[in-house]
Amino acid sequence: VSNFKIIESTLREGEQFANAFFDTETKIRIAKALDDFGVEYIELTSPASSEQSRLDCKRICSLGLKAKILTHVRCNMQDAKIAVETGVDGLDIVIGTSPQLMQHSHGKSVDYIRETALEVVQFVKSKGLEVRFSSEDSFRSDLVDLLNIYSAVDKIGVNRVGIADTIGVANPRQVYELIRTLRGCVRADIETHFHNDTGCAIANAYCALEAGATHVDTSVLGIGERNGITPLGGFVARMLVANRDYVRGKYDLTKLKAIEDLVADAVEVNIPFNNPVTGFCAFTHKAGIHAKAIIANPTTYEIINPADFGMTRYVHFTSRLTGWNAIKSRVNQLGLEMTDSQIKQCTTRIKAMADIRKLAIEDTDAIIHTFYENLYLGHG
Ligand code: HCA
Ligand code: CU
Repeated sequence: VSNFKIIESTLREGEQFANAFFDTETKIRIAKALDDFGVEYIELTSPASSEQSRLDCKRICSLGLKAKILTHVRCNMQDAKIAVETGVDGLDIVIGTSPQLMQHSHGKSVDYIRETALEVVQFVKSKGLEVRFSSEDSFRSDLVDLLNIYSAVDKIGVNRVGIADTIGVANPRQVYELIRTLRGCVRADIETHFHNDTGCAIANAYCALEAGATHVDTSVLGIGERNGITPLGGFVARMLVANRDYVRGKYDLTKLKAIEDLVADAVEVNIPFNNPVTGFCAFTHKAGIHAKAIIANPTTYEIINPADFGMTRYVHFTSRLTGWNAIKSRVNQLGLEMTDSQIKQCTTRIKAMADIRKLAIEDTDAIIHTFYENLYLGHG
């Protein structure tokens, strides 16, 4: 899978995260960091949401970033008119199409949606801007309704059509089938947006690309409504494994950690311990068997080279599961000289102590040092 683009929505979907409040300076810092990382698009909250949102949108458009700036608006002419005046490169238009949303959210019919979509798309195009039309809650929408609306906007030259799993209900196989079907019906690019309620957001994005989608929405750490959407970091990790040269060629992966720290700080959360790439233990190897192989050759137990992200691996050596290769590596780091048989004896002591209680690095280092000193006192 290659040739995809990221639509980074931390400053739109991410603003819908429970803890998010981005002041203007924070938005600018995040936008610049995403631009340095190399995302192709940055999506901003609708300027129709509030006066400050409108001002911030104009401000970010004036920064002269390499990334294209989009704003995300409801499918109506009032919102579209406000949005085209902000200086954005394009509009992402959205409206609910599932029976649930048509009934309980906006109360409009499929015919009404199609006609309004045509009017708004036409209008945005007449201003020379990019335009995407997306349904909301696509996976609970009627397929005939969807294809009906998408083919209509496709005929008048919409740039992208969007599929959104608003409620996180879809599984990868369903995603593959819907995108495959859509790919056969429109010539426009296909943008996709996946919520993560059942943990499928990265897999769904990947499957969508396999089926012919061209654009994927992400947010930093996945922040968004409820538990969020496809996270930028996990998604690029997935794509790196699929096509390393392509992904390294277009994104500066070494900037990922700093962007995540920036956003985590702004929304007052910690980086999850099990986060792909940047979780504190993402490159920690613990069991003796793993440590031995990793020390001999890192590809044995690592599909991602931490150096690609400017990260480092860590060989855990302070547990009952450790082995003498890990201890040997620590002994070398400490600048001590021991024979292999001495290291094996020392490892036995460490494991015996680790069976009794949890050891910190300092505890294990102390056992190593004591063992070493005793060798020279003659009672090792
Ligand atoms: C929402 C809207 C949206 C829009 C997605 C898109 C969704 O419900 O807040 O425009 O691609 O998840 O449907 O985020
Ligand atoms: Cu969403």
